[in-house]
Amino acid sequence: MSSRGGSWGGHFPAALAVLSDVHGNLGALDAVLDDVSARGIRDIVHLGDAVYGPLDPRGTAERMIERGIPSVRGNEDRLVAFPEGRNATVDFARSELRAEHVRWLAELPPTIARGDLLLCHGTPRDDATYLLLDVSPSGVRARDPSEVAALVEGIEAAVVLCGHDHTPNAVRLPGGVLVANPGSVGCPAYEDDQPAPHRIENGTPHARYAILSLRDDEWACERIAVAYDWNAAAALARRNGRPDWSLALATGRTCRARHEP
Ligand SMILES: [Mn+2]
Repeated sequence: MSSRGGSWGGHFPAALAVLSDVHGNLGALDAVLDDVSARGIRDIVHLGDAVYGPLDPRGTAERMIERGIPSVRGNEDRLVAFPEGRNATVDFARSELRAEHVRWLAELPPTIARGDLLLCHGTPRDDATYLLLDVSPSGVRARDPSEVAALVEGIEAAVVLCGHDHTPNAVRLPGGVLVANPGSVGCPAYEDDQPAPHRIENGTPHARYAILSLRDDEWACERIAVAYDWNAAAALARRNGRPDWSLALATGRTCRARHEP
């Protein structure tokens, strides 16, 4: 990217494809990369959690490395990269990845500041906290712009790009800063129990990303949803022993029956 976009200091590309949370879904990643290419967009960034998941972590890492996509490290890829992380998904990813892929993950930065942009996974200071959504025992809600502003206070950027909650969204802060989340390329729905039990559901199985552009001094973020062979991804998740991922990949929803009163 440095050969084309430079530091983006005054030379921001005509459009930037913003990807996040591929989560080892190579089919979704390749469909997004094809869509980006068909639009003539050459500059791509990734906001973290490239490989964590029961699909194809190795193929995904190889594609990201081969394409030289600038990337921050997500909280779940941090678990894969460092020995203290342990769970079934981490163990699967480690068993699939070669040492060079784990090293690549370990060396990814938690944030990237480039030109007017700040790239992070969760918030600029915490890769495990949602920037645009608040989770409490009473549910998930969009944060007010003032809450988002407090989480990016002191950050020198016109645009803050974040991932992690897999929910396409954008907020313009009172001072004019744009905060945008492109959604997830490879995982359209999940349940988590931190910081309180909650469920994220895009409602359809599409791969999501965003296109950031600067026109007449205005930053704009366009949301894109790409169809791909999600049934193949769902079948792979099932073969790898993850019916929860399989359902989410095929439908963009989680299993409601377990949690509905
Ligand atoms: Mn994450």
